[in-house]
Amino acid sequence: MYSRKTIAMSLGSLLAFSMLAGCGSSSSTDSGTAAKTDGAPATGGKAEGKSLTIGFAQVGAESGWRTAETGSVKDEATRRGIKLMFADGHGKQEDQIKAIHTFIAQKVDGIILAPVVVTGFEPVLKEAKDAGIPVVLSDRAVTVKDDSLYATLVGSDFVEEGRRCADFLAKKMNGKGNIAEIEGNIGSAPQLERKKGFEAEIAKYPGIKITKDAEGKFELAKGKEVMEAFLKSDAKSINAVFAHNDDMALGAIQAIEEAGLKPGKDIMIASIDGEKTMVQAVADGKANFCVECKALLGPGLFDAMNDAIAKKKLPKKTVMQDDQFDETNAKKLVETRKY
Ligand code: GZL
Repeated sequence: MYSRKTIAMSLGSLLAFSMLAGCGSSSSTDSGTAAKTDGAPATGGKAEGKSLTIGFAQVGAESGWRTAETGSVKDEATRRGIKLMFADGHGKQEDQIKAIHTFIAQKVDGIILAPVVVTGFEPVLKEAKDAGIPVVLSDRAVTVKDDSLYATLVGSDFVEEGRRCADFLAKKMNGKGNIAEIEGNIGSAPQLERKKGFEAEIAKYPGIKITKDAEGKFELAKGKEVMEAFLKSDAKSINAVFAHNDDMALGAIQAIEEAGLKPGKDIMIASIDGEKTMVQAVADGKANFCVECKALLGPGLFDAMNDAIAKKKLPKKTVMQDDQFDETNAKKLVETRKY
């Protein structure tokens, strides 16, 4: 449990902007956010009653988790009467940076950024700061020398998520065997930090080796491709898989089954996100462990944005409390999953 509460536009044909006001989606809010909600009626936040215009530079649509997060932000913007400028980054940093330039040119009231990688955003964040536009980071961190370039980060503790997966697998493997690691897109905060947490914990078990390791880009198809290559090289030597997200784990499950092996039994599987399909796989015995990563961040993000616009002092991060699922609770909880 985390006691630490910290609260924490046309550009080429590549970028499609949608101005959303009143376009909702079906996702609901998430009970786990530790962000401040003062119970005030959902409003656009602007004192004089004029609704806010917020730019949202999203990573892309690489996973079910990402789609759920996008829905949560759009849903919450609609609920609060906020005009949302949504920019799909297509997994490319240059698209995200172009989007932020447009938001600045359009003089939005605030910018939400889910940074595809940790480095390279400093210059454009400086432009936003110089234009007096606050930036709230969603789910992923950036590496900057001057952390005044963003107001706060609303997201989970990825190092802890990785550690929890390692702890589970090490115990399940009785401290010995070979693990294959399928990593998210290299250089992103979740890839760097989940890897760090996982490998630090596994290092406590000299009998366990990470014998295979490749990038699956957080995508199901790529995760399957990586697992197929692992199995082709020497299936017999792989005792467990750690995937940095559920979509890649679901791809690995497909590859393991197509190779005639039993996922969850011949090869154990641990992953992160808490998508309903993955919790179902755990319930069905096709995977063994899944750590949730809170995706429905809309309410927490807009609470933080209101505070940032009001120039309230914000701690640098809100850490979400992530649940976890294994054979003891997956069957009971799968129907509660909202994404
Ligand atoms: C986590 C988020 C990660 C998810 C993946 O907060 O950044 O990116 O774990 C997504 O599913 O691609």
